[in-house]
Amino acid sequence: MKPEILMLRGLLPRQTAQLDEQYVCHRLDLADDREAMLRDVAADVTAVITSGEIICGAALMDRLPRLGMVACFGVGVDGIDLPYCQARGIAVSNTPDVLTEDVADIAIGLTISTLRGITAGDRYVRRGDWQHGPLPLSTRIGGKTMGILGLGRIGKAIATRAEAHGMTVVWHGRHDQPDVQWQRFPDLAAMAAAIDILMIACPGGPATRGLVSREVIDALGPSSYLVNISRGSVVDETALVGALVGGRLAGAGLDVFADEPNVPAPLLDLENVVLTPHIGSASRETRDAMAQLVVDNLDAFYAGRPLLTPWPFS
Ligand code: 8YV
Repeated sequence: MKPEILMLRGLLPRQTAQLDEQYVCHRLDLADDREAMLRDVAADVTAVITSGEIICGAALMDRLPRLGMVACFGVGVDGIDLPYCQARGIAVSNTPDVLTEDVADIAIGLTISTLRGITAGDRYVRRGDWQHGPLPLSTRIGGKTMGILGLGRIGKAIATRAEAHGMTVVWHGRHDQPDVQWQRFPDLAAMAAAIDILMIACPGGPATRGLVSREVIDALGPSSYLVNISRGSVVDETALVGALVGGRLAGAGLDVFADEPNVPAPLLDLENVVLTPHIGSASRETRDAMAQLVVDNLDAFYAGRPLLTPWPFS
C-alpha cells in the first residue's frame, strides 16, 4: 500500500514523477470540489505538501487524523500552524540553504533596479520617451548604507553582496550575533533613521507581523528606500503605499505583498517602485533543489530516517 499525501501545491515535473512512483498524491489545489476530495481521502493522508504562503492550519489538519508530516516547499513556514504541529507531534520540514543565493541576488537586483531606475528606464525606452530626452538622473548604490532587518542566512548573503557593491551594512534582529562584523541596531526605528535602504529579510509569521510600522517607515524618510524579499506581512502595507504615494519615501523594490497575487493599485502607477511577483527563489535550478528536498524529506519520513531539513521546534 502506497502512503497517501495531500498536496496543497504542485512540485516540478521531475519530482512529481518521483512522488507518483512511491505515493498516492491527492492534488487538493487542483480539485474541482475540495470538500469532496477531503471527505474521500482525509482518513488515509499521512503527509501534506505545502509552501510558506499557503495556509496549512488547524482547520485542515484537524481533519487528517493520521497526519505525521508537513513538508514545506520554501524556507518560510509562516503559513503552517507550528504550535499545532508541535502539540500533535507532526514533523515539519522546509527548504533552507538551497535558495539563499538566489533570493540574495533578487534582493540586490531589486535594490539596483530601484535606485538606478532600470525598470523605469525600460518603460521609458518602450514608451518612446527617449526620443524626447534622457531619463532623469538616478542615485548610485555605492556609498549608501543598507540596514538589513533579519540577519539569517539570506540576510548575510545579501550583506556580503551589498558590501561588494560598496555599501555599508548595518542590521537589526532580535538577538545579537557576537561573531558578526556588521553593526547591530537594537532598535528598528533608530536603524531606519540612520540608513538609505531598508532591506527586509526576516521570516514572516506572528512574531514579525507589522514590524515595519508607520513609525519605522516615517523614520526612513523621503530620501530612503525600502526593499522587501521576505513577506508582505512584515510591513504595514497601507502605511507603505501612503508614504510612496505621498513622496515620503524615495522608492521601493517589492517582491512580496500582503495579499498575493494582489498588488495595491496605487503602486502600479509609481515609476519609483519596482514590482516582482515573488520570484526570490524562482530559478529553475533552485526550484528543482527545493522540490528535491521536499521529496527527500518525505522519503526520510516514510523510511523512519531523520529528516534532512527538519523545522527546529524549540
Ligand atoms: C516560496 C518563499 O516558497 O521560501 C520561501 O519562503 O517564499 C518562496 O521560496 C516559493 O515561492 C514557493 O511558493
